[in-house]
Amino acid sequence: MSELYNQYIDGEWTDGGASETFTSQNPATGETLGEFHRATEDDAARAVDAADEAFEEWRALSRIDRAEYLWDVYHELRDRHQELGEIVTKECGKEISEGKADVTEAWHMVEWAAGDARHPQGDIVPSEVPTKDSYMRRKPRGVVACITPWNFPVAIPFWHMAVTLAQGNTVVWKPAEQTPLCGQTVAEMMVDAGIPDGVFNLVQGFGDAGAALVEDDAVDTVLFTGSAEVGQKVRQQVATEPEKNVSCEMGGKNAVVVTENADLDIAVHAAVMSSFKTTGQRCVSSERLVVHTDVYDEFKARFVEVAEDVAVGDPLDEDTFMGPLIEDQHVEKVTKYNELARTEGVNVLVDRTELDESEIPDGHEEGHWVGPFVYEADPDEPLRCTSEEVFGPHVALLEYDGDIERAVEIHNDTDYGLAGSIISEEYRQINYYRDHAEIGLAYGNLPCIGAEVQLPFGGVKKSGAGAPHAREVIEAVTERTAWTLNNDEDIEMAQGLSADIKTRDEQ
Ligand code: UN1
Repeated sequence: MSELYNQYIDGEWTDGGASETFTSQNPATGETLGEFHRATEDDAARAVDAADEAFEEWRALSRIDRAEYLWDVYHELRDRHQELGEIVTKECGKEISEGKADVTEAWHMVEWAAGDARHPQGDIVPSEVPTKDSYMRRKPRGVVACITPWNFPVAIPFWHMAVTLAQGNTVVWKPAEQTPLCGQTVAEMMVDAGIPDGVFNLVQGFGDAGAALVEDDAVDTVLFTGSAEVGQKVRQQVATEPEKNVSCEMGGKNAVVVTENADLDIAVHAAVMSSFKTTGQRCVSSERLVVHTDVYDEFKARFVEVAEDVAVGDPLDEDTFMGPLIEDQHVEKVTKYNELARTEGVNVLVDRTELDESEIPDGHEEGHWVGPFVYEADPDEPLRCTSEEVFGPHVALLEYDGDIERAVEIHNDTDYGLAGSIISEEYRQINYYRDHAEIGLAYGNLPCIGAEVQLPFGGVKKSGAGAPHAREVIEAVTERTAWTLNNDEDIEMAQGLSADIKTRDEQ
């Protein structure tokens, strides 16, 4: 029987008020990985209270002392790389190089945040008045609620929490309900590092617990990475509370543009990586390939050939390219979109929605398997399958004729704006794309996945506001004060404003 895990609130592991539990399943095998108490709204409230209570002492430490706790976490992430990578792979189904890369990305972010603590902070600002000193200072905002998704179950929590903690805020974290074991493992690392009671809190639960955090008056900032649907609700809620901040990163309907000047080796490689890595379950995965008519037939033949053959299977096997989808409901969703594409009249080129039995490895019959689904569609038709995010290996080839302006027009014809890429050997086309593609993460001659932690990670349009990541998190979790000190014995004002006090006698 698997273990029964708790919440971590105010320095204690506690079952909280929960009467219900939920389990975590390995999406490749169906094996139960752990059972978890399901946090109630009261648990969320208690965690927020604990974080609020712990804030004054934590903010009083120097930034460098706070970062010391993070360095411990950094070393543990590195030392346990293989083991943690396997936990990620077992719980979220990404193949093992991706499971390990998730852990690497986590320690990169911890390194960034903890290293940043020793860097100069703020700006010295000139004054018109020579005796005045002005400079910018930052203050932590207080309690930060971090709500993170299952597809990067170790990295994204550290995108949110590493900077937040180093800057002097306290945290209540709700991991995705699909990856609570990763949540537990990360929380144990925080405990091992000796982070003071109440500074870091974990609530394991579902949307009700997340909503309770977002609505709690004592929460000062909400960091959210996840679906556009939920993110939109978070933003609406926070908009009603002027004292609360929010930074959200949501999904995309991302595209790779392949122009008539593309190197097709790069184009096919980049498109396969963008569409099928993580089984299409990255916010930055590409579900649209916008391909120039001059190279369309060759690109199509080569892309289809790989999509037919790409290895789907046991994610712990190093020869696997695509693991399973996260859960049964997601298989249903992806299958429905594949069927919808047919109903909408597209031309299906590859349909591996239901894998052949021979492809499913022994002992993995309960896995949530789907393979690539590739089709061609008319870029001018307003189809649901080419405009709604599927979050799976569901890819449309959209043929275009004309110049780069036309390609970018199709590229931007979506409500989303997260990531994208152009494949071209012509620098004018590349520059045009760079300047006009409506996205937060843009690439040239690369896949549209695989951002490094020191880049701001966030989108435009429906893909989010703010980037709950690296330097941008600092903006979301701190207040800036423009501080001015007078070093003279008299008061002198800028802008020629008189500082003389005139009395009635002088009138
Ligand atoms: C996500 O898309 O859900 O840029 C996160 C990347 C990774 C993070 C992806 N560094 O592909």
